[in-house]
Amino acid sequence: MEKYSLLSLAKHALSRHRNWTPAWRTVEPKKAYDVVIIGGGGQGLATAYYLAHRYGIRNVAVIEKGWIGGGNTGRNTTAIRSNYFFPESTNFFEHSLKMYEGLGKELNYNVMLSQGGVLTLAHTPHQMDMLERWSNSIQMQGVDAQMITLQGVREFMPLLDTSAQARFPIMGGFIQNRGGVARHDAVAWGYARAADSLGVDIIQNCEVTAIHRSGNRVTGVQTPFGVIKADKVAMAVAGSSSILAQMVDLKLPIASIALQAMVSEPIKPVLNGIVVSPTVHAYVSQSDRGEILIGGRADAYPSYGQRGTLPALEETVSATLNLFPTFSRLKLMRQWAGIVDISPDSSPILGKTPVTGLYISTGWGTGGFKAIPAGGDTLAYTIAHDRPHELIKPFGLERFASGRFVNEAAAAGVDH
Ligand code: FAD
Ligand code: PYC
Repeated sequence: MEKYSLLSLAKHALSRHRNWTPAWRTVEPKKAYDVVIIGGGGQGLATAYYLAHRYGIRNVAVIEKGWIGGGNTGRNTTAIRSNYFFPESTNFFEHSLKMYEGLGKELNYNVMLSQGGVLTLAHTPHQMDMLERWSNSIQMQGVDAQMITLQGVREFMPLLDTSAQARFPIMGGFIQNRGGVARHDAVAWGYARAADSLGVDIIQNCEVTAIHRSGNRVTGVQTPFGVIKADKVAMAVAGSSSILAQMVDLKLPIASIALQAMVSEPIKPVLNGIVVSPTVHAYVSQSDRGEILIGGRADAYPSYGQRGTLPALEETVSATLNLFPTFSRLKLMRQWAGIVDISPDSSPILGKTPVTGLYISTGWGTGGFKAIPAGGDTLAYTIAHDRPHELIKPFGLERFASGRFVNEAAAAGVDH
């Protein structure tokens, strides 16, 4: 690993990126691997890294149809928190948050984790009661969360309209102080570089067009480079999960829907942390570049149109202005969307599938960025041992047959 002195930083800054060491190798795929992972987003890359790092399974390929982190991992609003409702979820997401707290060191890559706090607002007495129940439940599971009064809201985020004249007057809220944001590209690149350094092949611009089977056992994948054989294949393809599952006649209980986000022109630092209002359907933070980062509800209907619809965009802007009337003077600079894979109980689907040797990571919906370390860690365990990691037993595909849902729709951050 190169050590950076001021002199070497200056040299790199002036070199116009010539002679920089690429962060991962460009390789031709081999004919066969022990494990093939479809999807070079955070979930796929983290799984590859932990397979190599924890279990010594290094003959692994990550196959990505576009570029690393070009899917939802590079499109999200980077909220990280563990304040879910049910113990199954809190245990899993708290494991992820703890892993995030050490991730920069683990990967030797600055993922720019900033734990400025995540504030969820209540606008009615009924919501205050609900948030109290929610934060009590989280506290009982040993996770930090506390109710705050209207005065506390004012102190945390002075720009919020906390007047009684607001369209939806704010009454208070609850806060997870360890929640925050991280740089999404850095998470993808950090895992990619670390996995590559352990021998994992990262193959970009390579779409998987079929998953091959012999009987009920996976044997490999079809790509533009031909067949790549593997006895174990994992799919971590977010909004494309149903398309990939169809290749092995597997029907997933997933709706694929566009979720949008947008940024304003950059301004001086005015927001600390993230604020979420499940009532008006908006969440707002400020990026390190100074842009106000805004997200809201998913589009109203399923679609693979990766740009989102105007009504959802307008509703999100209007919701944001309910919270922050002063932002009406800001210019909107960019808008984008990603296709999220929403499960019926708004919880992930993680683990084995009915096809032998095929593993799945999907159903992350609007919340799988925060789950990248734990998703990778637990799926790698599951692949290595061919049995589900304890933390993800509740999130198996079979729950949709048994009816043991983990319904986290209310805690998913924005509505599904
Ligand atoms: P992705 O990063 O989408 O990776 C999947 C990859 O699979 C893609 O790169 C794709 O190109 C590839 N692929 C698909 N088909 C094929 C194929 N046939 N062959 C090869 N490769 C293929 N989560 C949070 O925790 N906090 C947030 O604040 C948050 N905000 C969000 C805001 C928006 C606007 C969006 C869209 C999502 C948000 N999310 C958030 C959700 C989060 O981004 C995702 O859950 C997470 O990135 C999923 O990671 P992944 O690796 O599974 O998917
Ligand atoms: O999962 O916290 C979340 C989130 C916020 C916005 C989108 N997802």
